[in-house]
Amino acid sequence: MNPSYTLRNKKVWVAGHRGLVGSALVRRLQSEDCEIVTAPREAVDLRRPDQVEKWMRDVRPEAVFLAAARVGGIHANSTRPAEFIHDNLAIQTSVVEASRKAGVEKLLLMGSSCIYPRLAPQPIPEEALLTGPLEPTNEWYAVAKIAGIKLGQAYRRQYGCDYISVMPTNLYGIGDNFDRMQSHVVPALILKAHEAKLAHAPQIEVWGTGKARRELLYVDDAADGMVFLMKNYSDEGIVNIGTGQDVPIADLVRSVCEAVGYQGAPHFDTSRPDGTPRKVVDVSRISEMGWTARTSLKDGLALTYRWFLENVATEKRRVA
Ligand code: GFB
Repeated sequence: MNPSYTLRNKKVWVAGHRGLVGSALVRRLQSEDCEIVTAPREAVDLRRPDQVEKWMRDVRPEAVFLAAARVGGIHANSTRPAEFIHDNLAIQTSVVEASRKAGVEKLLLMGSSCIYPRLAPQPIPEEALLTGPLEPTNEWYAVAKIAGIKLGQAYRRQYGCDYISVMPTNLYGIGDNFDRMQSHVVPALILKAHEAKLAHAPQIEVWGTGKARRELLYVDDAADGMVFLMKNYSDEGIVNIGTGQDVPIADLVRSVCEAVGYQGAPHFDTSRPDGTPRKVVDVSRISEMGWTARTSLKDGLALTYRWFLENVATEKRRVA
């Protein structure tokens, strides 16, 4: 299939437009000459094939970014395994099959770097997929996302559908979910540091040993990489998106505290899991195609904290 695809004058559906990635895709697609369409959550439950098929029949999108997913951090993944496996399988199967039936020209599926084996070589090349056991804290989510990759590949092989899969590393940024228990590490730490600053608390609680390493990609860079792949890539192989650099959680805590202006110390709660010891993806495939991430961790954290102050913190104040 021709790797080059234009979004110009196309009707482009961002599935999951209210989430972290979906809202970043909507922002990014505004600079493409395309019509962005979104499905109202009240009318379309993406887990329901009948509702998705009806909506697609009515709206007829030509390109689809599947950014809708049941997501959460290490605690959410390990305590709500049924929702994570069921909802992600259901969303993927209904959107993929409905896209085939509606004659969608191109579809991008989104996975995650947690699809790779727990002890994969670092940085993790795309070829590491299905070469070893998964990280137990998120294997339900990972299995669903691996099924999504395989679904896309099978539809490409059997039906000739132009479906591609991208594997972003850990994402953060504006529009994130800020919750002490359910969130990923960056929004959880921003919330904790902010509240500790207001309360003049001497310490914030950090889960795990602080030694686990994570690669963090600002969400607008992720959206930009996805649009780049939609326009320039068409193949069965998955493609990693990341910065290619990781940091120990202890260093991330320092950077978050700096961004927030909190001067207390971390208290490492080692009764909580570290999860995968290290997770940094090999970005050579997408780099060779001509794409690299642009936002430094420092800038990304500053942008995210500003958004948090203007949106989440003020909302909480209003509610209180
Ligand atoms: O972001 P996170 O929850 O996801 O945690 P994973 C990353 C690391 O930060 C872990 C540590 O080592 C956590 O122990 N951490 C420290 C914290 N303090 C906190 C905190 O207050 N909250 C959180 N959440 N973590 C997820 C997967 O794994 O990554 C998903 O569970 C998905 O399936 C996502 O793939 C990208 O990187 O461990």
